[in-house]
Amino acid sequence: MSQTTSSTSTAPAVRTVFRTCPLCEAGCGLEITLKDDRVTRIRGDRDDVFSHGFICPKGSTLRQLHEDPDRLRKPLVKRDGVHVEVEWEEAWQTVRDGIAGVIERHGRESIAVYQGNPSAHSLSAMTFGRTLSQAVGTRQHYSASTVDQMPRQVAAAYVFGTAVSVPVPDLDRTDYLMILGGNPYASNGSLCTAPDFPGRIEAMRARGGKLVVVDPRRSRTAEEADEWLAIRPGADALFLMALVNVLFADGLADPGPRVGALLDGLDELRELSAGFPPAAVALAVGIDAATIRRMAHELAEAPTSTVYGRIGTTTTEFGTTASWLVDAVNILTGNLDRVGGAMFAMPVAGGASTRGPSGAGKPFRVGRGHSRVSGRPEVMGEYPAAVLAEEILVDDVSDGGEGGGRVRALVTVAGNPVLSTPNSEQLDVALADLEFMVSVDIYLNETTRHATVILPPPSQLQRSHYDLLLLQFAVRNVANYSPAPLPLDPGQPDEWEILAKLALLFHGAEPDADPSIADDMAIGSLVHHAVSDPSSPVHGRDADELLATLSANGRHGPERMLDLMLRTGPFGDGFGAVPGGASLDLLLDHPHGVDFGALEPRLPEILRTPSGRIELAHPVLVADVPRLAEAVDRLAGQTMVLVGRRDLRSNNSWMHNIEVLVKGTPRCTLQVHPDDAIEHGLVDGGYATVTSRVGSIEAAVEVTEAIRPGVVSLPHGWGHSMPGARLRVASERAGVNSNVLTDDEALDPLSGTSVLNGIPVTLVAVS
Ligand SMILES: Nc1nc2c(c(=O)[nH]1)N[C@H]1C(S)=C(S)[C@@H](COP(=O)(O)OP(=O)(O)OC[C@H]3O[C@@H](n4cnc5c(=O)[nH]c(N)nc54)[C@H](O)[C@@H]3O)O[C@H]1N2
Ligand SMILES: Nc1nc2c(c(=O)[nH]1)N[C@H]1C(S)=C(S)[C@@H](COP(=O)(O)OP(=O)(O)OC[C@H]3O[C@@H](n4cnc5c(=O)[nH]c(N)nc54)[C@H](O)[C@@H]3O)O[C@H]1N2
Ligand code: SF4
Ligand SMILES: [Mo]
Repeated sequence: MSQTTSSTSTAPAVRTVFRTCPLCEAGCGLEITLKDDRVTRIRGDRDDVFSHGFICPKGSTLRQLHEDPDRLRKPLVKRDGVHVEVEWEEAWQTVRDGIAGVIERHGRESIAVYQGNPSAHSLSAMTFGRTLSQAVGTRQHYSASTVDQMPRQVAAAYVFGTAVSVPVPDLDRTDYLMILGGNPYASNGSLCTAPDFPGRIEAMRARGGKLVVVDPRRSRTAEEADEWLAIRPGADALFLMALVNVLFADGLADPGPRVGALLDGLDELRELSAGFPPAAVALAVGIDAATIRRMAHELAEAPTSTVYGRIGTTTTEFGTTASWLVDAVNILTGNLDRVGGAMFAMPVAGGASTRGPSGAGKPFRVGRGHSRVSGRPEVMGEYPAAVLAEEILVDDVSDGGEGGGRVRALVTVAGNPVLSTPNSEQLDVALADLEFMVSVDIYLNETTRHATVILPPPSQLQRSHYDLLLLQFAVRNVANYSPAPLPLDPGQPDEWEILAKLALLFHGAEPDADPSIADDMAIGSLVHHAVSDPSSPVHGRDADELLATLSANGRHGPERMLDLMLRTGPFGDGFGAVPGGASLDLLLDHPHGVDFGALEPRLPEILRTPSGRIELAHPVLVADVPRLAEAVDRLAGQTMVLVGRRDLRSNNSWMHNIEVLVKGTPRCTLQVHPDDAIEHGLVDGGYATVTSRVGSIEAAVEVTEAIRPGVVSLPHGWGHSMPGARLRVASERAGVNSNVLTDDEALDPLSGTSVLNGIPVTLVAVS
């Protein structure tokens, strides 16, 4: 909705529009002022029902991103090793020929798909990404999930029944928050959608609440905390198991009557935890036994408390086990699914935690297929991102074949795995070896420089938005739709049209195929599904009638799908059954969003486990405990390890081409504790060669007390000096790629997620 404040024929038309920021999970409301079609100002939308005017330094740079001369406006095709701009027709023809050739030579299993993080924030990718990946017809699916949150989802799926039934801290009402491996002052929160996370923490402390941060670094969030516990990297699962031990041993374990009545596995967990008393793990964890014991008491005795684990817990060798134990602690302290504890969101646009029969469901299984080369099990339809390189490089595999053939072609959507996934140098070599690659991306960067064809979607400001994925993990139930602030450039397809058309080409269509064919098929199947699902509010209704309603006034594409999801979601209007309920029209009438209220208890309705109960001692999770026990001595003897970190002005690997975000002191530095600096002869401002099993880099040294001795930290997403990329600003402050050091063979076996924190390294001063 826009308000025109001036519109005479000579003066430029000034208007104000509202758009949710798509750059991170916080999803802040932005107020965008436009003069004709030029953005003149972006600031926080004070009337946004969720963010109330909060914005971080990245939000206002959507304008710079839109205007960035390096941002691609036309497709690129690689000719004789150089990318040249072409018209869309030619790009589509090249894609069609490339696909046809690879399928003919090697079959569909030779094509891999990698979906990156911004696709999680793109309404187009959330609605048509699946259409595309299904059309490719391969088992070779990869995504940023296996360098991120997959363990958290796997644990939730075993314990509660779906991969999105992830409890989130009830930030606005809790009395005690313990954060492990998260730094919301830099990241603005993750798997906990909460615009102005810092402000919400400050409000908690102002009402007498306590914040404890468990992190090997004294992060910005740790600085704001009442207490900082400098844990040893990779030791969170052990720390949590010791908390569980104390909760049982000291008689503090009490899930409460409601959760207790739904809980299986309490006695088993008690037995499992018996082998992990604080004294036995303190050295390995790096936190003394008395403190571990006190933490268990504080969590249990606070009026309400919630433990929240993020990337520092998931991207470790015990990622899934740590995520499970976060749930276990919240359950034992009586804080699961209650106000002020760890609660479940009720996503307005539906989602897997609201669909299907409530209370019981199908078992969550992994391993429906194994990767061809190293036999890694499929998890949630994907193989680990870390095995993509070997799937391309390794030709002959004597046994197996189960995972499909050797990868010879790749489709990337909004991903930069050459900077973002482990053992990047190997992946870089692998991508150069492909026969065909097509990337849907806004930049010619470290990954897409390998693409035969790059298909650029429009800028973020030329697209509509609704965060279908991340509102499933929000600390309030809200819904926020924004139309595109700016029109498309002439001839520019929308992102969903690119994905839909690619899907059609994979189905064998000609380059001039109309994306609306895929759109109509997709919505038809969604509506059909809804009317035949006994748990849907439109069960038994006439599919054609619903389709006609959805398509009124020419509505199509992602908007039509979103409308269906909203109307059949938990707050939906049910196509007239619930007057005033959620629909796209309702959201269009509310440009600042609609607040459906604070989180409410969802047990037992949210459960989808086969038993219909909380499976706290799921056999797969229980089976991993011996591995945890074996790690105690190894962790205790750990010497130098590498962890990551984030900066407020970065966004993984791809916002470094925005001048205002990268100017100032270089931030791609290796943080080293003063004791370690002395031991290794390193000086602040000097350089160190950092070497791991798989690679070696030279990094600028920053000596700081804000890190645990024996740990060094380097942010990821840097290393913008590769030839063939077109990132003028980023290449001037290239930094180094930390994922040259992370090891592709180091995985959490339960989820296939890479170990990105706790990488053994050696340090040598560069003279
Ligand atoms: N060592 C280490 N490595 C890490 C992490 C870490 O903590 N430590 N974090 C991991 C995490 S959590 C993540 S999510 C991954 C991210 O890994 P990826 O998702 O692979 O990488 P990104 O850096 O997010 O790159 C996003 C790509 O999308 C493009 N892009 C941006 N916007 C759009 C859009 O709207 N549409 C399309 N089609 N393309 C777009 C960008 O140009 C860029 O190429 O990195 C992981 N890597
Ligand atoms: N500004 C900015 N915001 C972002 C992003 C970004 O790149 N920049 N990326 C977005 C994405 S894709 C994601 S997934 C989220 C991630 O959001 P967060 O999970 O909050 O990520 P980080 O800020 O990297 O914080 C991780 C913390 O874990 C600590 N850590 C490392 N190893 C360990 C360990 O073994 N145990 C414990 N307890 N702590 C450890 C690190 O020191 C670091 O402080 O952020 C999102 N928001
Ligand atoms: S916190 Fe995230 S959503 Fe909010 S303005 Fe910054 S980048 Fe955008
Ligand atoms: Mo992420």
